[in-house]
Formats: sequence, C-alpha cells, structure tokens
Amino acid sequence: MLRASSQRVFTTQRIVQRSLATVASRTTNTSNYPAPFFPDEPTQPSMKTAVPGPQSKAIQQRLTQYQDTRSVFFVADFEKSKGNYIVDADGNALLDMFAQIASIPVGYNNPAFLELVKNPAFQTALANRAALGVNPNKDWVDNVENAFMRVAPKGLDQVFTVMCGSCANENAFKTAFMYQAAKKRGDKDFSLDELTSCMNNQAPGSPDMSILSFSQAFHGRLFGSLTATASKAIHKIDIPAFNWPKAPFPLRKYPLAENEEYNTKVEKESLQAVEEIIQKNKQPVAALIVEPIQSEGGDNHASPAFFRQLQAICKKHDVLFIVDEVQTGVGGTGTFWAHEAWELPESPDIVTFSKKFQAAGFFLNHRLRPSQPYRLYNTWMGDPVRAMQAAAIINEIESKDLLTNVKQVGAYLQEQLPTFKSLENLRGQGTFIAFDLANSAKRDQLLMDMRQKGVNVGGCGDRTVRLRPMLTFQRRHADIFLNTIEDALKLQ
Ligand code: PSZ
Repeated sequence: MLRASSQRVFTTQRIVQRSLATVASRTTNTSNYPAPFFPDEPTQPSMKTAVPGPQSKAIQQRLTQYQDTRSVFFVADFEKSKGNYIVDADGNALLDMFAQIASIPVGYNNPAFLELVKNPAFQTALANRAALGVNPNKDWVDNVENAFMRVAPKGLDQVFTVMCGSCANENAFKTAFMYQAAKKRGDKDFSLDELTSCMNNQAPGSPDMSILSFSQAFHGRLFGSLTATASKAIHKIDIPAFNWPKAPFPLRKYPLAENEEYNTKVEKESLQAVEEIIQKNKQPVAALIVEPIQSEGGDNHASPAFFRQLQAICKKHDVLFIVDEVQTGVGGTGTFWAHEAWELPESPDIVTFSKKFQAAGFFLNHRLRPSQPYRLYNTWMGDPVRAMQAAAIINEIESKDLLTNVKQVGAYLQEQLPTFKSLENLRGQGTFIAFDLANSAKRDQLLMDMRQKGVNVGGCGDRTVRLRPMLTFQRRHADIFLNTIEDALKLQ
C-alpha cells in the first residue's frame, strides 16, 4: 500500500530548485533509461500527414453516413499500433497518452493478450458466450478468482460483473437501495402494498431514496448514473433525472503547500455540506458516490484525510460509501486502487470498476447481497472473455512491476512539469497528472498542436490537460512528451 503522503506537492521551492541543467539532462541523457517494456514499439512518434490525415478523413466521411463522428479525433489502425504508440489510418504513429479515454492498461497488441487469444479456454469463451446468471461455464469460477478476487479490496468478498462503468454504478445504486429498504423492513416479507405500488412506480414499493454525489462528478450516462453526474450540462440536458442531492466537491488551490489554510477550509465545508444533506434531505440518502480523482470534471483531487472523514460520516449515518474507481482503478495512480492511498480504517462498502480492467463491475461485502435472486441480474452479467483479459492484466502488472514504474515515471513528470511556467495548477497522483492552461481556447490549441507533433493527449473540465498514459509509459516516453509540450508551448 502506498503512503497517503505520496500525493505530490508542487511547491514554489521545487520550481526554484529546478534548474535548466535538469531540463538538459532530460533531453540528452538517455543512456540510463530502463529497458523498454516493448522493444519493438516505435522509438519516437513518426508523422506522415496532418492528423486527421486523408485516410482518416475519408473513412470518417463514409462512417458519418451512419454514425455521428463529430467526436472522433482520428481513425486508428489497431493492427499496426504497438505498446504505447497508436498508429492511425494514415500510418502516423503517435505516443498515446489518452489511451482510449484512460482505458488501455498494458499497451496495444500486448504479447500477453495475443497469447491469450491462442488459449483454448479463451476461444471457447469467445465462441460460446454464457448468460452468466444461467449457465456459467465450468471455468467461470476460476475467472472470478483469478481476475477479481485476487485484487478485491480487503473485506469485499463478492463481485458483480456487468458491461460498462455506467452499468457498474447503476447496479451499485440498486444494491444500496435494496440494502436500505431491507434494513427498514426488518425481518418482514414484502407487503402486498409494496408489491402492487412498485408496478406503478409509486411508494412504498418504489420508495423515495437518493444517492448523494458531488458537483463536477462523472459517474456515467444512464438514468441513475447520469443523475449522479454533474460534469457538463451537455451530458444531462433534456434527460429526465431523479431528484437527488449534490454536495460541493472541494476545489483546492495550488500549489498545495501555499494554500493549506484555504484547502482545509473548502474540504471542511464540503464535509459539512455532506453531513447536512444526509441529515436533512427529503429523500433519505441510501449511498454516497465519489471518484478518488474527479476526472471528467477537471481532474480535481482531495486529501486522503478528506476521504477518511467522508467515510466516517457515511458510517455514522449508515449511508453506503461507494467509491467509483472506473477511471482511477488498475494502477494509474500508483496503487492498484486509488483509494488504497487514503489508508481507510476499512474498505469502502462498494468499489466500482471498468475501463483499464476491461471487465466492468463492482466489489461488495456479502452483507449487501440482495435477499432474493434475480434482483441484481441481466442477460450477460459481464463477459468471461473480458474477465480472462483482466486476469492477464493483473499478471502483467505483477510480473513487470508496473505499479513501481507508474510511481517512478509519475514522480519524474511531476518534477519536470513545473519548469513550464504557463502550466497552472499542476496536480497529480502517479501518472494521473493534470494542469490548466489560461483558457479553453489555449488548451484546445495545445492539444491540437501536440497531436500534430505526434503526442496524443486529452483534456477535461474547461481548461485542463489531463495525462492518462498506460501503465507501460516509461521515462523514455515522458521525455518525448516533455520535449513536445515544450515545442508546442512556444507556438502559443
Ligand atoms: O463522455 C463520456 O461519456 C466519457 S469520457 C470519460 C468517461 C466517459 N468516463 C467514464 C466513467 C468514469 O470516468 C467514471 C469515473 N465513472 C463512470 C464512468 C462511466 O463509464 P462508461 O463510459 O464505461 O459507462
């Protein structure tokens, strides 16, 4: 487990300490790079055309007949992509620090995955998809143990698998509602009134309960998860929502060391708001959901102490504490689960996952298992193919010691980035690093310029650049990124 203090503090002192000599060592001293995880990936970006190039544009134009492609950056050639590099339809090789919206853990065409495809058990699972609630294959229990229980947070002895991050959160919410309703009902059976009223979406069968989430949160785009989401209006507009409360997420000021008083104050205010909502909200709060780092909402971090107190408030009121690790899970922050860095006295009640794990779902304690079967249920209930992939990912992380790699390369980036004076509010944990540009136009221009120079980086919030490299991103890649951003900033 990583110490809570591992969250890097960017101080002015450190900025002053940074000398031009260190920058020079970044650009010239490549002899002490650790051995590459992918000896056959490109050694640097190679650009043949603008991005998107003519091939990308032609395919996109064809696809636009049937699908909205306005969000497409460029069309990929996954067959040619390798390791940390994504190759596009025009043959451009870009260092990929966006990684399918933070969802590629161990590189494109990782040999472990290519090997897995040859495995007869994998082929059987691919050719014969199981409805896992009806006919799990005889090896499904092995997958559950190898992929999920191996990395289950302490005390969370159950796992429910689904198809995506939003599905994971929606089913976690249902679990919380069933738990709270069962607690209220005691030993009694469902009443006739409950059984009939729920068929018309009325109380008492469809009770008034809520999920408490935070301002700027992102938990998905389905009805319950979208209600809990508050990152951008465009995600929510026109969609009916539940009447669920939001507490303000503390928006800290940087550098942390110079803003301790303010940051303690905003965290305290947020915690007070949480407790007040739990005590006073008209729709009783069944659970609170929080991201370890608010990602879509602008890469907002809070202190480990904040999260410990959040859990304590939830515990005091028996509100379930759900940690959404859909984006932060599986190593990018330097620990397998980001919440490990908080040193909680006990695990959260529910931890949801997807993205880099390839498999989606959530961990829970057996006391939260619903009273009857079929209440947490659907056709596929996950996918054995993805579970096998998840097990291979854990093997890669362990055998290549990728968490240590993330910590080291994250620390290096966090040390180097303060030399760029126009990058504001530097913040990070592991390689989950972000900084702000002066405004959204400058941010968008920087992202575009970097892409033309062969480094694929994404944004979030209004004016934030967020780094989401793979766990296989090494010092050699960090230097390419640093040199490229240095060049791109000169264009601003
Ligand atoms: O615009 C979008 O729909 C995006 S861009 C990034 C995401 C979604 N992230 C998905 C996500 C997440 O980051 C967190 C913390 N929780 C839940 C989700 C939803 O996961 P999916 O997209 O798999 O439903």
